Amino acid sequence: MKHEIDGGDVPLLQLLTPEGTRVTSRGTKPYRELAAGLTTERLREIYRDMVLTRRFDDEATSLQRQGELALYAPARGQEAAQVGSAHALRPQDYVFPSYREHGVLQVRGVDPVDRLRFYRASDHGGWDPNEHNVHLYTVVIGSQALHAAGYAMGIQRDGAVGTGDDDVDAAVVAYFGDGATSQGDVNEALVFASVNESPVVFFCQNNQWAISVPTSKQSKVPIYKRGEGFGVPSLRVDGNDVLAVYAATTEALQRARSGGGPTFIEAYTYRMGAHTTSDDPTRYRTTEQEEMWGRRDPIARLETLLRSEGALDDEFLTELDADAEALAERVRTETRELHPGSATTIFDDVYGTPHSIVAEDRAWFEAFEAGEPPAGPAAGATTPAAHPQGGTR
Ligand SMILES: Cc1ncc(C[n+]2csc(CCOP(=O)(O)OP(=O)(O)O)c2C)c(N)n1
Repeated sequence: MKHEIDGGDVPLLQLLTPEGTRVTSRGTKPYRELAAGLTTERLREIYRDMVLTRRFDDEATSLQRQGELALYAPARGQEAAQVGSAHALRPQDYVFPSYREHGVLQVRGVDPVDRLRFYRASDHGGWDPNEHNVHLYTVVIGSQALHAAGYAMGIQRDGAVGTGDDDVDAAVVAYFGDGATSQGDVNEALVFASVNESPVVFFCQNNQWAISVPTSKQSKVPIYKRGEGFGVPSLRVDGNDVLAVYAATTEALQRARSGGGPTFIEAYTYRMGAHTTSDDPTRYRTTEQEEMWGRRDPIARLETLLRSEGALDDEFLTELDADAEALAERVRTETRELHPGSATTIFDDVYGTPHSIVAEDRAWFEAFEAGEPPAGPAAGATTPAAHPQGGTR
């Protein structure tokens, strides 16, 4: 089977070649100027986040193999797309991830052990979304795009868009995959965001595969063209080029925060690992394809650039190595100590303020767990008569 693996003639924003040299072509000037805002220090930070993301990924994959996690979805190969886009965010921006954005969480400061609570099934979420402005991992494909569009409409109405104040103006990023673009939720989110000119960036990581389904079976046109169909400015960037990803996302976020509406970014990348630890990619893709994308490794690409610009010294690398080791050790030890949470946590955080129906359900469930089931299901709480308006769940 032959699958599209090189993108053909589709225009692709690239600022850093697979050989690790900066692109200087005239057409890329506005984006090069945005990427020029990244100081050497910042580029080192980005490199650090990418390396730590991969180390986390390897450790989590091993933990799953040892039976310590129920499942894990590796981000290997997608570090530039995730870390580059997250570095374009401001603290007040809000992120809605899928289940694979470990690099985004790394940049937003979500604790590595907390990232695994969900995958160990010790918690329904794992962190407080409002602490990092990062919503919880979402497995229902594409539903987070609707959450993001709704949240973006909310901040528009709260007056947090287009004020001209850098500390106030905010935007939202929805992360999802190529397969998700075939879901109704993503398409509906694009409709709402487009007609309301909402401050949301649709960030699609086209990693070529939706489990075993290639992108060629999702769309007859390049994925970013789907955004155009909704009247949303759209582009494809080289998702393994952290400079291009950063520049494109920075531009999109600026437009969104200033009231210019949504953008659709297709980050053209490759999932180097399995879809999840339950998947065997050798069943549906070739070694040649994997090797070809291995030569486009996003971390190696940035490393070559930084070395050629004299930005990676021994002291920095030794320190990074030690940090990666410490992260791995912590994840190994502390993840094992996470115990399954109580099933009643499903009643926590449903609403911001207490709600009578949730409280009644919780009481019923707790009685049930204690071996004292009340007469009927959530007695008195579920009948239409008890809640004639809006009592349906
Ligand atoms: C609504 C829904 N349908 C099906 C699934 C099963 N499922 C889990 S991952 C996946 C593929 C998603 O592919 P893509 O959107 O390309 O994202 P990727 O996993 O490659 O990052 C599917 C179909 C699901 N989780 N939710």
